[in-house]
Amino acid sequence: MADENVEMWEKLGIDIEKHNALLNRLGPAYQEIFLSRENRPEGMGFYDFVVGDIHGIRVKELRAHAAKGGKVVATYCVFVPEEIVWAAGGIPVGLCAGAQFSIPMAEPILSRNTCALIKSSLGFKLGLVCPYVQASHLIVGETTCDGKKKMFEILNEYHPVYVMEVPNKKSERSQELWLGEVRAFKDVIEDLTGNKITADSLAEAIDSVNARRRALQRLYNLRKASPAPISGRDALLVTQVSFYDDVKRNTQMINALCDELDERVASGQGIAPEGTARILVSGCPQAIPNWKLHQVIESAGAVVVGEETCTGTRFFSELVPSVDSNLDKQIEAVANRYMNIHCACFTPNEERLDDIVRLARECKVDGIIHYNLQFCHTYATEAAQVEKRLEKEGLPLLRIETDYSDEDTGQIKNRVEAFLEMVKP
Ligand code: BJ8
Repeated sequence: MADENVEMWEKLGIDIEKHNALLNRLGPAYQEIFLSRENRPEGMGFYDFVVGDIHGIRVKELRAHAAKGGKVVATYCVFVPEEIVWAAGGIPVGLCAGAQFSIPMAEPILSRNTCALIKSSLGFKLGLVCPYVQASHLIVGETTCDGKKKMFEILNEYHPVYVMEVPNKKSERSQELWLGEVRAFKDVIEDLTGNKITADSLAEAIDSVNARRRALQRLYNLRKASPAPISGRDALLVTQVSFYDDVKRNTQMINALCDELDERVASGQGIAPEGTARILVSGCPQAIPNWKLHQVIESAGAVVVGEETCTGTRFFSELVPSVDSNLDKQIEAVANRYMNIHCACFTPNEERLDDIVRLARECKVDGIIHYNLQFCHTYATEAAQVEKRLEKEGLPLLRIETDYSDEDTGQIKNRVEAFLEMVKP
């Protein structure tokens, strides 16, 4: 571990001992889940490199930005419009909240019966183990679920937090409310950064974020090939890293990876032989370093070819349409794009069911695994509708409810293996 990293973490107020323990757990897990596997695309080398120094290189860039007076804005949800932050000269970073490690640090405050993502988020701040949290000037939360909404009040006692109100319905009145929220967010970010957003700066930000979305769409389209050219674990990692890497560099790296995958597809080279069971994962987000379900599915001999999640298609399937260089119109276009995210926080949310069916057909899957974080009531309840719809469509479904711990891994493995036995081609 580079001394300069340690010095930087100390300056950020990181608890070095606990942080060492966190990194010491991450290394062997990464080795087992990613590095030990053969036939990975060479383009994954970039991702191995950034994860190998996960709290170093990028944090250094954020610190350099802050040293010049720039601001860092941390987020937890794909509803927060990152274009607004980029357009004001800030840097948005999606916080991970996918580690079991930080959960005990939040449990003295939060009920044990709280979703792992919420506990992990608060634990990272309370335990002083995340340099991204520490390097951020503002954390932006949202009202997508009750647990997060109330957790942000507690988090606000330790770190500056601003909360956006996400409506629960997709009616015209809700769209108005959301447009008002996006406008208010613009004001907050302009105040924070001291920079006015202009039509030009917003147009540039929209272009950059759209380019990354297109690159991720390209990656997803390549995964539709049979045999699949890349494992689900690697593809998931690419999306997870996109949440905190620089948007332009990230776009380049995804496109370089896709160039390589184009060749694999053209020559029929797959990550697993043709005839391997193909699985779509749908449900709660899998924030880095949460690779548990993908690891189980792929170790059981299947390949994950898509994710209908916020660390999957919900993150990039919609672009912001180009509109005239008029700031008001652009803000409206941004707001509309984000209202089109089919999160289970909406009622009704028929569009998500349509998405799952469409993706299952497009990706030619043999089955769908619904991924639910324990105590996430919106996704757990919506799973009943997913089940009904998939039954009607003749698509096999397995529902998994879990957390970040390893306690139930063996049991999940048995259930996944039995499911694969049933659906394999
Ligand atoms: S847009 S899915 S990222 S809210 S924290 S709702 S798992 S109980 S994360 Fe999400 Fe935005 Fe929706 Fe996507 Fe459930 Fe846990 Fe709440 Fe969660």
